[in-house]
Amino acid sequence: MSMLTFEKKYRVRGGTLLGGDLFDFWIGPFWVGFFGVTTLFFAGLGTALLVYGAAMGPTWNIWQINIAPPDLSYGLGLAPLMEGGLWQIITICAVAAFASWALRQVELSRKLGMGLHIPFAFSFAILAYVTLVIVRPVLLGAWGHGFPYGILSHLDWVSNVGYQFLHFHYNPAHMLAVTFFFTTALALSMHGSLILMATDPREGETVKTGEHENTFFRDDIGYSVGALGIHRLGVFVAISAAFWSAVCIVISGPFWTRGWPEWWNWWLELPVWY
Ligand code: 07D
Ligand code: U10
Repeated sequence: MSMLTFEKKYRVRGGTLLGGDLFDFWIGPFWVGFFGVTTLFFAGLGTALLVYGAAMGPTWNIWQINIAPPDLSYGLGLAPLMEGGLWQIITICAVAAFASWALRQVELSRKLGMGLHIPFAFSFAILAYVTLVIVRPVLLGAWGHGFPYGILSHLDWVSNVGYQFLHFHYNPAHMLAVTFFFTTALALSMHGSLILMATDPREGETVKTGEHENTFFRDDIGYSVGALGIHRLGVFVAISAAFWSAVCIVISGPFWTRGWPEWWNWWLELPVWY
């Protein structure tokens, strides 16, 4: 079935979580939906506020524009607009836009009668962001612990927070997160190349099948995880990357206040050495 015929067949009402038929229609290729409207609203407002903050600030240099969270002295209270209040409203807009997007994915999955894998996976990205700007600041008692919205400024924040713990590479959860990010890249590059080498042959060659794909990895590394398996593995390593990122930052401060290298003393203190 061609794409346009398929869409016509499945462009039917229903599957929505909220509002029934309200906004249950399409504009061009896009399904609108209640949460499509809320996404547009919050993303639009958040972006406008970022631009407003930039307009108030000292620079239009894209690298240097910075919308900072409130000073630590404001604790978990509201701050004046130009002293972190903007950051607070923008954060609310961002969380609302990301959550709306996830719910839009849920509605579309239901409409098409498919699993909830995509919204489930996307939720881990949202979790990582929410951990950075809400969970950890709340646990530490001040919004000022959130990261600033700016290209160079957020890099400075990462560096500063990293060195507060002497050497962030020693954070065990950071190790796991980094390893999962790298494994995700490895798995996707292997999968992408395998599919291309099988299905996009040179002129005159035939398209190959799953047997070729399996055999390549059997012969190369002694094991093939299979066509379904590689996708399960991909989702697992990608979700794990975001999950352990959230863990690595939420434990830094709220649950571990010394340098991360020191955490490894448990190894030196194992009774087996004495
Ligand atoms: C947070 C993204 C969520 C996204 C959402 C959607 C839009 C819309 C629109 C495109 C989780 C957004 C959508 C905006 C866009 C359109 C149209 C995903 C998120 C909801 N580190 N480190 C990480 C490495 C060091 C430090 C994570 C490597 C140093 C601190 C990752 C190295 C020190 C923090 C990572 C390295 C240090 C981190 C980031 C190497 C500094 C964090 C990825 C090679 C001196 C942060 C939750 C992430 C974290 C984090 C990797 C080095 C400090 C694992 C590879 C030694 C303080 N580091 N790091 O979180 O965990 O993805 O955040 O050296 O806070 Mg690190
Ligand atoms: C994908 C896919 C898809 C599938 C798939 C896959 C992508 C369409 C159809 C594939 C995916 C997977 C299989 C699963 C996912 C994998 C990962 C996420 C990556 C992580 C992978 C690992 C952790 C495994 C890594 C394993 C490796 C690298 C294998 C190590 C192998 C060896 C060390 C042996 C190498 C063999 C050689 C060199 C040839 C012959 C060797 C021997 C028989 C052994 C001994 C050799 C000798 C005695 C000779 C002397 C030595 C020499 C000459 C040099 C040796 C030097 C050394 C330093 C060792 O999209 O869907 O499904 O499946």
